Amino acid sequence: MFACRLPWWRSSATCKPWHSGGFLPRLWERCQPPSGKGINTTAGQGQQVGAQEKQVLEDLEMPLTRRETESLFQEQPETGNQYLEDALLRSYLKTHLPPKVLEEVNRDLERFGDRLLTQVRPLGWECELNPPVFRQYDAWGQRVDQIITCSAWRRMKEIAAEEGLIAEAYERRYSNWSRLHQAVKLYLFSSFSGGFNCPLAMTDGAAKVIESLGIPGSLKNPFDHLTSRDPKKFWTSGQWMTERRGGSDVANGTETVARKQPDGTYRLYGFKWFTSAADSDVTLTLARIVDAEGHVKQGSSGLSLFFLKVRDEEGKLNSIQVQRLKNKLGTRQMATAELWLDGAKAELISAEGRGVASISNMLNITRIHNVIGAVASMRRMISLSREYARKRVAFGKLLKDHPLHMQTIARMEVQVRGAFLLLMETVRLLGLAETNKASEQDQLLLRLLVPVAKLYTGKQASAVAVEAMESFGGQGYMEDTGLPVILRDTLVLSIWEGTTNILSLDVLRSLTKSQGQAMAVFFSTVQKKLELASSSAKLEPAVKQMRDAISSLARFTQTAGTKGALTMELAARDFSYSLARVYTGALLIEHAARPDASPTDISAARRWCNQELCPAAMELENSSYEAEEALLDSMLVYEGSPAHGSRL
Ligand code: UCC
Repeated sequence: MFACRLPWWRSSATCKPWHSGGFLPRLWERCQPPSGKGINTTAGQGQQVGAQEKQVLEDLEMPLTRRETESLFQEQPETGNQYLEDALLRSYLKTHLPPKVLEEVNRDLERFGDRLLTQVRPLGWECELNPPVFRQYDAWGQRVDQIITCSAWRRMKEIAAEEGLIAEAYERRYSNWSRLHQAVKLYLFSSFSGGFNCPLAMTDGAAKVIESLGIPGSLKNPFDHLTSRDPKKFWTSGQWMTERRGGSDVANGTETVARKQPDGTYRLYGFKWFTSAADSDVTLTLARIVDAEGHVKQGSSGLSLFFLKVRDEEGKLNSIQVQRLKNKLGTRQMATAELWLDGAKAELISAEGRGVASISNMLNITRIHNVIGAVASMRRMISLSREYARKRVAFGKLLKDHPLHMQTIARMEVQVRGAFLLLMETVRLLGLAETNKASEQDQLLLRLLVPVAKLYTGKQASAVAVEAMESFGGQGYMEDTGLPVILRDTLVLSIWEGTTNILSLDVLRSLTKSQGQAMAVFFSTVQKKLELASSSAKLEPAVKQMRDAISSLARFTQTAGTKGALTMELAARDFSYSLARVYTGALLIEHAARPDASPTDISAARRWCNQELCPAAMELENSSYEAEEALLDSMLVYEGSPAHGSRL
C-alpha cells in the first residue's frame, strides 16, 4: 500500500485506501467514493510522488471532519480492445491465415473487440450480479418450476447469435479457417460473457453431434436453430451426463432409463444431478433402453444417446421437474440444476448401445471450449495485472518498475502464450478435420491433443488466476474488483468436462485405440517443428532441451509400455503433462522461428523449455510407478485415518 508520510501528530491518522471500483462498470458506479480530493497514484506519476505528499500535507490543513474522510485513491486498471491488445493472437493470425481471410477476420475481430468493451462487458457483470433464481411454485400453490434468468443473460443469447458464435463454425465461409475464426471470437468473448460461454460450449457440441450423424431429417430443424444467426431463432443446448452416482464413470453411473413408445419416440425416467445451463432449449442425454422384458443392459454398451426439447410449444416443461438449483463456488451466473426426468419425450439419435461413443463428439468440442475458457481467463488476468502495474505505486515507484514483480507476470505470460498456441493448434486441426482436409495423422493428433490441452490448460489457468490475483495485493481479494469472480469461474475448468485424472486416462485411451500410431505422429510432428528452428542460434538451447525431452519421452514410452497397466495408470498424469509440455515447447519454438519473430517470441520459447519437460521419465527413474510405490501412496494418504491398519 502506498505509504503516506504524515506529521508525527497525525501518524496514526487515516490514510485509507479507497478503491474506485472494479473493472466492472456497473459496480464501479455503485462504488463511487464521496467527492473530495484524493491522491491518485497513476501512470507516469511515479516521479510526482513528492508533489503528492506535499498535497497530502496541504490537505491536512483542512477542517478535521474533512480530514477524517479524506481518502487515498488508487486508479483502477483499464483495458481496451482485447483483440488489439493481444500481440500473440494478432501475430498468430497474421502468420497462419491466408491474406484474404486475414483481412476479413481482422476487421471482424477489431469490431467485435469494441463491442465486447462497450456492450458485452457491462452485460457480463450484470449476469454476475443477478444470478438465476428458481421459482418452484406460483402464488396459488401450482408447481411452475421456473428458472428465472436476468435480461442481460437473455441479451447474451441474442448477441451470441448475432455474432455467429456457433454459426461461424458450421457455415464454413472460410473453409478450414472458420473454426479458428469462431474459436478466436469465443476466446475474446469468454471473459466478458458472464458465464454464457458455458451454454455455447454445449450448443456447439450438440451441433457437432448432429452434424456427425449426417443431420438426419428429424434433427434438421434443431440443427438450424442451434447454428442460427437470428436471435429470435437461436437455440442453446444442454449436455445432461452427470447423475447422482457421478459424472466421470458415466458407463456405470447412469441410471436413467428410456421406454419406447408406440410412435417410435422414447420416454426418459431418471435423475440428472448436474445439468448446466438448465435454461437451454434442447439437450443431449444418455439413457438405458428398457427391452421388451423390462430389462436394461448395464455398462457402457447399455447406453444410448437421446435428443430432447426441454419445453413444448406452449413453454411447458417436457415432463421434467426442476428439483433445485446448485449452489456452486463459481459460474453462478449460469443455472445448474438437478432435474427429474419423469417421462420426458425424447428421440434416440445414436445406434443402440453407442451412446458414449456418440456423445464423445460433443465432449471433444466442449473440452476445446474448456481450453478456450482457460486461455481466455489467463489472458484476462494478465491483462488486468499488467495494467495495474502501470498505475500502482509501491515503495516509491510503479509496480512495473519493480523487476521482481515484472518477473512474476512474465512467468505467467509464458504460460498463457504456450496455452494459446496449443489451443490454436487444436482448433486448426479441428478445422481441417471438419472440411475433409485432415490427413489420418492430423486426425490422430487431434484426438490426442484435445484431452492433453484440456487437462493441462485447466491446471495452468487455476495457477495463473491465483498468482495474478496476488499481483493486486489485498485488492485482488476484494469481491468488488471482480477478480474473485474470475478466479472462481476459472477453478471449475479442471473439474467439469472430465477431471485431470479422467482426461489423463483418456489420453491413454486415444493412444491404445490408435495402437500407438498417435504417439508416432506426435513425435514426428514435434520433430518437424523443431527442424524449422535448426538455423536459429538464439533458439539452439531450447531446441537442445526439447531434443533431450523427446529422447526421454521415447525412452519412457518404450519402458513403461512393457510394464503393464498399473504402471501406465500411475504414470498417466505425468505422461500427459509431458506430452503437453513437449508439444507446447515445439509450438513456441515454431512461432519463434518465424522470420519476423520478436525477441519476446524467442524468450518465451526459451523460458518454456527451461522447465522439466518430461516429468514422466523423471518419475519413472524415481520408481514412482512401481506397485510398491502405489502401496506406499495409500499408506501415506491413510496414515492416522480409521482405515489405516485395517484394509491397507
Ligand atoms: O456435463 C458436464 C457439465 C457441463 C458443463 C459444460 C460446460 C463447458 C464449458 C466450457 C467453457 C468454459 S460435466 C460432465 C463431465 N463428464 C465427462 O466429461 C465424462 C468424463 N468421463 C469420461 O470421459 C470417460 O472416460 C468416459 C465416459 C468416456 C468413459 O466411458 P466408457 O464407456 O467407460 O469408455 P470406453 O468404453 O473406453 O469408450 C466407449 C467408446 C469407445 O469407442 P469404441 O467403442 O468405438 O472403441 C471410445 O473410443 O467411446 C469412445 N470414446 C471416445 N471417442 C470415449 N471417449 C472418447 C473421446 N473423448 N473421443 C472419442
